[in-house]
Amino acid sequence: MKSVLSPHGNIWVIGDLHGCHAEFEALLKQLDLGPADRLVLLGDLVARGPDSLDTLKRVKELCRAGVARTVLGNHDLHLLACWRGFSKVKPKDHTQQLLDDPDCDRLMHWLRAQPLAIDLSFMTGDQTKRAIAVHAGVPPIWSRKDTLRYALEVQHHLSGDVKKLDDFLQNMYSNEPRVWSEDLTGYARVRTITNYLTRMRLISKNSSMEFDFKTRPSAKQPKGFRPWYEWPRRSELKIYFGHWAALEAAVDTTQARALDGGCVWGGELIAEELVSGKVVRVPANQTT
Ligand SMILES: [Mn+2]
Repeated sequence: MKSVLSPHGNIWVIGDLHGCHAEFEALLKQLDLGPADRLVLLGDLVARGPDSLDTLKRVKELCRAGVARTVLGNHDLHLLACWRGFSKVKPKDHTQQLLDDPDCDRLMHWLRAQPLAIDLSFMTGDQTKRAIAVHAGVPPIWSRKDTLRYALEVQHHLSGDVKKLDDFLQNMYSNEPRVWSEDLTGYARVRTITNYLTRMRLISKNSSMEFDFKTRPSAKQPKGFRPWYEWPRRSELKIYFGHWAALEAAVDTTQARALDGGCVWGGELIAEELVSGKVVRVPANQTT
């Protein structure tokens, strides 16, 4: 066995699409997927880019066919909140066309059933490599098992009945509490999990989140805070993440791999094969 996602094929982990449909099609063409190959998308499928509707339709189709899986990002969650009327569409997101589409309800019900974390662990020789896909990151205080369990707590709210979904979306927008505790309950708990998995960039030594710093990490950081992936972890785990375009996908360590190449900002769409580490890049504005 190589991976639980596909024992024999390639597993391509792909950075933020942000409505870059043309580049996604160009990437799919380059990857030239065989029947055993699989895709794992790191969330923020929509918003900012030119074509969120066709991007989402394509990803849904690939997921339904068993070819792709995706985690949810902060922009995907924001779209759900707009759909349910709890937040306003930002003109710069270019998502109104998607919300006005006759297929919108079907797309949103599919979207809300997607996870916030995917286990990517695989075997190489007789060794198990622990790996996970999330949108923003995993705080060092959480193990792989913790992360999958906490992500499921959020997924239960999102994918439950519509009342449960609405209650969650109404309680989703806050930066508080900033630090995890196993004692957290109710919406404070699921909100904190959501913020770690979909919004985190800098954290302090005790994993308290900072929400204002969004630029490149070489810029001056607030005292006591560092990028989440720089704090030592207790257990071995490689985290594949997107979200932080200013990193320019340059983080590539034994514990963390950034894959948001900032395609929507004129950068590139990046895919990395899980086991071989082979990388495929499509520059922004390249079409099929
Ligand atoms: Mn994001």
